[in-house]
Amino acid sequence: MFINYIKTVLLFFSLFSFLNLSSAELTGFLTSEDIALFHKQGYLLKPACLSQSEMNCLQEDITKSIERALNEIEDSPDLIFSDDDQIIYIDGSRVVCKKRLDQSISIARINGCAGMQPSLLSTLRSEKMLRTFFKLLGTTDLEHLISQIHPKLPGDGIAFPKHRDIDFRRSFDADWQDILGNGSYAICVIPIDPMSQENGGLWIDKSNYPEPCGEEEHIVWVNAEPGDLLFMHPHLYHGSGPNHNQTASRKTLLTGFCTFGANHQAYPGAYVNTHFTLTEEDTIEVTTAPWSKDLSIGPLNGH
Ligand SMILES: O=C(O)CCC(=O)C(=O)O
Repeated sequence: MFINYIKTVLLFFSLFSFLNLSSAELTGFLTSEDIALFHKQGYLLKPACLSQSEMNCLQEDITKSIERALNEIEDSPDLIFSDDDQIIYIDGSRVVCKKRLDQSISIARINGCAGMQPSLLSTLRSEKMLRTFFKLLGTTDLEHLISQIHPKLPGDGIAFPKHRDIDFRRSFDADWQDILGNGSYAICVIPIDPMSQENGGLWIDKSNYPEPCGEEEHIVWVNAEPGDLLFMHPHLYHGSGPNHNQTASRKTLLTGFCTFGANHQAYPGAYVNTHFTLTEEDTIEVTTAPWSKDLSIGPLNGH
């Protein structure tokens, strides 16, 4: 009887929680001017948002996750030698990789990466990050969709062809709806290593935003440093080249949110499809979206 009572209480707290606010965290990373510029040009690079010590922790945690993924791919009896993408799940995180007979292993991405490394949640959905996205998307209701590691190991050949994130959102969910008419989605790229054309950094097409209008491409490579944050609108054409550096990785961590109600599909990986609501009392409530396959809201570390 008592055990059942404890179980009920624990379930309640795992499904529904509140974040306590500390005054230092009441604002996000972006000013109103930054947000206006983001919507005007489709991206915004905000320098020096995360501290050196935060970046050191991220560097260590992400390096550990990648090393573990490489070892598990190497040892997995379920993966065959092939040029095709294959999937392996580690602690709920979905690792998209290639295991080729004559080449080293490559990892295109780790979806829902906090399963492997829950400490990443304190960056991916820190209170400051959540407040940034509430303001950026002009909503009090967010769904956390993307929490990914992109390793880009030295010479692994991984590149992302030109695309717009909105096309992925729509192909993933046929009922996707831009409910606020402002894209209703944005991604924040967190460079873990310095990022440039040479090591497979990102480029953006400054033309053809917000809609393709047949203009000649105007490609600009984004040079960014660890601690900077790159925000991208879902209508921005962008991509990245392969990492030509033979010794250094170009790791990034990605966190992406949509306005709640835009998406209606379960995303792969751990601790995704999480619903964050900014209340009238200026607290943040956390629940899981009804379509989530993972009923846990995940640890609230760092909140
Ligand atoms: O990590 C990269 O190199 C590119 C990522 C990207 O374009 C995306 O996730 O939409």
